[in-house]
Amino acid sequence: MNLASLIAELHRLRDSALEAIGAAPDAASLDELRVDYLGKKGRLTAILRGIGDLPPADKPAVGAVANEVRDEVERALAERGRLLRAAALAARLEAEAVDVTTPGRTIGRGSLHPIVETSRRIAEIFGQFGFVVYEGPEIEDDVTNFQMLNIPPDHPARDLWDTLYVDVEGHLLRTHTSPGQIRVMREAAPPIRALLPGRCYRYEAIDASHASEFFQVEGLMIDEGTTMADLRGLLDQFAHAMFGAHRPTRFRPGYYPFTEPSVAFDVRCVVCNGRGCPACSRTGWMTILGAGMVHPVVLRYGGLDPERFQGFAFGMGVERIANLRHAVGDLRLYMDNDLRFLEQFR
Ligand code: 2NM
Repeated sequence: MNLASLIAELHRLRDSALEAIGAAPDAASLDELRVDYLGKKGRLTAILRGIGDLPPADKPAVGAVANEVRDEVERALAERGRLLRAAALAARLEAEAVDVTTPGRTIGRGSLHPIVETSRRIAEIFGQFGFVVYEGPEIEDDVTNFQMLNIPPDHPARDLWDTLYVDVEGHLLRTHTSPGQIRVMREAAPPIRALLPGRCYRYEAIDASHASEFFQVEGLMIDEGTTMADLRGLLDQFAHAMFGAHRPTRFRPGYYPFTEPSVAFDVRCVVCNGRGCPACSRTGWMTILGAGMVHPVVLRYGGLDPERFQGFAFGMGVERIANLRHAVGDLRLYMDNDLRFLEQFR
């Protein structure tokens, strides 16, 4: 082979290589082309074998062209490789495109049960007057639930509480949170300002206003020289915070075995504002809680000297307060776990 035909062959090889590279569809075919043209057993090597037949003076010229061709083919391979990678990346970005402006899926957030929410609101209000939350057990003993609250066995006052007894001698489900107050008196020293929220149990015929499980919040304040005026002032603050700053309130005489004297605490009807309606039995007033001065016998059971310490206690049904806050008419709704009801308190 002579010099001219060898160079011509190198140029044909270059042209066919560049065309093939320009048409290569992917990285794998590029690799094949690289091996095919530039590899140890490749076409360029095959042509260069012909150099041996040339006169020595011609060899450098062929070497120079061969190097040029190799450089060109390598550049073309690199260039095509970059192009293919860029195209592949663009296709992948397109395929995996994420619209970061799409709003996220909302996580279903729960909400407080209206009874919990109301209990907490009550605790928050009394908390501003220094009352601290204390929780007693739901299973109580007869002595703490009744006897220490001045309700002896077989006393007719027991008829006020329809009790659920536990199958353990002398134990029952607490009928009020008051036994917790005995525990507070025994564990703490005056001045005492305690708030007792919690579930209570009574054996009831269930209807819109009676349940066998219900929630109470009771308060207890004991110090030297605590009077009913303190009770009245505190309850006014509570009623105004809960039901409106200008709502009139009143005390009526009441009866509880554990307080003396005892009162019912009324607010001006939150439905009719005193004009008289079915919600207030046309009296214009609604009773929201019971209260009184802690009976000396109860103080003594609590380990306190009634000659030195006086105190008051009050108790309210949380369902009743929640009913008034949210215009709910049936207590059973609180226990049904019906989301259509509960979701209204979000
Ligand atoms: C009420 C009404 C009146 C009360 C009394 C006591 C205790 F333990 F100190 F004597 N605790 N709670 C009380 C008083 C509860 O609920 C309607």
